[in-house]
Amino acid sequence: MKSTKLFTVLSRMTGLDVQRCLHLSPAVNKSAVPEKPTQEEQVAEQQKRNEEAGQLTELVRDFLDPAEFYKLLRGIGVDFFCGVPDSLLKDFCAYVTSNTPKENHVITANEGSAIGLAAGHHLATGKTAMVYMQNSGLGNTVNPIMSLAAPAVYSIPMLLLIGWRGEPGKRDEPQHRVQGQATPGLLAALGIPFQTLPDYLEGADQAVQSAKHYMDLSKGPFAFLVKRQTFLPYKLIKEKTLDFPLTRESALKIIVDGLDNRDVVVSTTGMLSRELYEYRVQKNMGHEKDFLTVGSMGHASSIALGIALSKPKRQVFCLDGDGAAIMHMGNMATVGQGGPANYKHILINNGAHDSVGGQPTNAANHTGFSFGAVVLGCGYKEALLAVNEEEVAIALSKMKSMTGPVFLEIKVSKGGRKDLGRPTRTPLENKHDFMHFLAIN
Ligand SMILES: Cc1ncc(C[n+]2csc(CCOP(=O)(O)OP(=O)(O)O)c2C)c(N)n1
Repeated sequence: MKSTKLFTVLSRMTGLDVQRCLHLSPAVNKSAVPEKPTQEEQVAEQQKRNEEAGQLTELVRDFLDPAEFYKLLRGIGVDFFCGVPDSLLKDFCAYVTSNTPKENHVITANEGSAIGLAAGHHLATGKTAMVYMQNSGLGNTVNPIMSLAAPAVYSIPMLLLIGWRGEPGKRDEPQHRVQGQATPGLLAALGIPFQTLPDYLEGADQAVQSAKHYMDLSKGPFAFLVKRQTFLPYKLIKEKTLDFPLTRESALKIIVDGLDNRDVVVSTTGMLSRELYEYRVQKNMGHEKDFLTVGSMGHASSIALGIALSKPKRQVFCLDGDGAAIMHMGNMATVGQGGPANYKHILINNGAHDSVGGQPTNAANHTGFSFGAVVLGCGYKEALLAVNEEEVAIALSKMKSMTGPVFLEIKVSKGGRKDLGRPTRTPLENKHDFMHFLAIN
């Protein structure tokens, strides 16, 4: 990519994009000038440095255009995409969503299913699919990679695009730092060759060619690790979705306000747990009643089951998300068949992976998909549905007196606050407070 292109790109950036650019150069942030430069000044300074770099293109800060990367992939014959969205990949995923025929792009329940799908695509066409995911999802792929795709088993080539959260040396949350540190070793243990995806076009081209070469020869998976801010912004073209009166956060507040003192909450991965944390702060409450499932997407319902079985005198509320529930929907069978009377499952359905870019889940199909039918089929005693404030309050008080396992789905509109904070207590502190609360009351 020519550096001039970057300048045009930078000058096109506004708002959020400028925010991203703030991280371009730590040196700019640590400037000795007494007054903090404005965002525009910082971007201008970075732009100047890029200009000064002249022929020394290695000093230029580049971004990869999702469209150009997509073209490179098409160039090696990759035209089928599947996976679970990730915030680091959201611009590329948005590009794929907008530019790929629906039958060639599948957002899967979990990352393991995406490996299966890519394998099926290869069996049917002889072609290589791309599987995208956050590195948190690598664990979900281990079994199908080792026992299906590996060169020594069915030997199925596929190109993995993995968002590298918690990359060593970068600020991130504890669960991501653990995963980020382990990611290269995990790939090595799986026998998957990998490289970081270059953020400039010629580098990406070379990387894609090497990946193709490897996959042609060994017929196994190859992975790209994608660092933060590799891709240029690309906005997801909004599909028409149904509007509901509540958002995830407003629904959450009604639930929290309606809980009793001894009730405990297990909240799902992503923004819901962050909103719960902030609401407790706002209400001057402690955090001891909440277990925040910061990672382990899809496992909140199992964690809640483990607690409910051992604490029969407590009402245990699992606050789930649609993406998370679908990721490990088998849990619903376990809860339906073995869930105790005190198990109360509330699912806030915004039809999207809202925390990582808003890509749709299967539950966005409000006429052709029903969580209520699933849980009843699995053996839950009751399935309730609410869409507005009054219905949520009534359903909550109803479910408190019902014999569980019972289920409440709240349909809400997509979207959350841009200024949402992150828990300031560590996972270990959260665990300690929560266990103490469970033990003494
Ligand atoms: C195994 C795994 N895969 C992917 C992610 C990235 N991730 C974090 S939150 C999230 C979306 C969750 O969607 P949903 O449960 O519908 O909740 P919402 O964000 O819409 O509130 C994803 C994909 C993850 N943390 N773990």
